[in-house]
Amino acid sequence: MRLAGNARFAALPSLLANRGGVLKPRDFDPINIIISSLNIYLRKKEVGALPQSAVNSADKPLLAVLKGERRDPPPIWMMRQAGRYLPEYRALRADKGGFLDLVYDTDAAAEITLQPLRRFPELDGAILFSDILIVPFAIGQNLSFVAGEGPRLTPVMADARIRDLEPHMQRLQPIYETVKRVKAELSPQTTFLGFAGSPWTVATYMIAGQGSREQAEARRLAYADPGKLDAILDLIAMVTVDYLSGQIDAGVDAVQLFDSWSGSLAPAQFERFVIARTAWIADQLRQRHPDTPIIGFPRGAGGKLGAYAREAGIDAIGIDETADPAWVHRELPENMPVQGNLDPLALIAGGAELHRAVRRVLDAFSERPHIFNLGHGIQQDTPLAHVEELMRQVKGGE
Ligand code: 1CP
Repeated sequence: MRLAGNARFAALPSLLANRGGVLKPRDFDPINIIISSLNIYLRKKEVGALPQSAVNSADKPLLAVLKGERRDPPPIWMMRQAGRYLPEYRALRADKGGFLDLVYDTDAAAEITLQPLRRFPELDGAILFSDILIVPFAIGQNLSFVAGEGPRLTPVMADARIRDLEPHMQRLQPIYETVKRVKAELSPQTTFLGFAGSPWTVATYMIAGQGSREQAEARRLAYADPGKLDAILDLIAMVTVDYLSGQIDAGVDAVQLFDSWSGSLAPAQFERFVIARTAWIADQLRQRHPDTPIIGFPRGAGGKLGAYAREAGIDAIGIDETADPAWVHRELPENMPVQGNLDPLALIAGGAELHRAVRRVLDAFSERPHIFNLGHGIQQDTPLAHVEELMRQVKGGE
């Protein structure tokens, strides 16, 4: 059973209400249908017979798989594909200074989003260049990135009184500008992905004020004062719905919720702090954007993956490299699109090991909608030649 499908039906009355309770006849206008077939016909005449995928300029293989189609070869993108393993990223970063300066420079952020697609034309997806910590920044925490150390957020939320925060929602606006700029330059076959962190993962940074070992501060709060953690998560969830909705309005085709630290919670806490919040976000988003797929990425969920897939209201699920692909295929709801799950270290290793690891992933997911991806972000020391090898194998069927 797909919860996502039921949630879609649940959203229908509000959809109709938005349209004044009636479906407008324009939705079924035969003239629109004729115009689009005519366009396809003319394009065929202009350029001769095109491969099927190119005939329909609106065909986005990655988006089609997120909506439940199977494609062979599968579409591919890589988590953290815009970043430090690319020399062109490092050059721009050195030129512009700090990481946040890059995110808030719309031209630079759009350029970085597009960099991996220029280098690897096989990529089917572009992911917006931003960061999950923009949400706490908009909620009112100060955010900085310390060279060589990582993010710093103040005041630390475990001590702060939530009502003392001063939200700065305008801090999200430049990100929507980046989305519009990228959208204008993307090929129609490329799926544009927006993203945010899931409330739990974002809270681990807000509470510790930085990346933390085993997310100890947030997990302690989960026992010491679960009501306070609930309030922090609710706040993040509300802003996240607005933020993702803004990205969708600006032009992304689908969104991913990164729950990089979901694996650190005990099962009952996972239900409350991960699944329930994700389901709430998915439901709210679907009411506003019923056709935009949501990918959930509960990294480290392990044995809780099945519950997440069935209960979190997401359309597709990202799998990390620790899950056995064959087990995942058996465990997850039939036909739910799966994204993953090559070990980023296999990509660093390259050669025959990489080839075997890629084959295992392709074979395990050949019977269901599958998006090829890594199990986590591409690492900084990944050789570009190995990424090229990966693209050749996935797209060339070697
Ligand atoms: O150049 C630099 O020094 C900055 C490195 C960097 C980059 C390239 C950071 C700092 N963030 C990003 C971009 C980013 N972050 C993207 C953009 C798209 C892309 O690169 O393809 C995305 C999707 C993220 C998501 C993100 N940020 C996550 C979730 C995914 C994951 O990798 O688990 C997390 C946990 C963060 C926090 C973060 N941002 C940056 C760092 C160094 C960290 C980790 C901090 C820590 O835990 O110690």
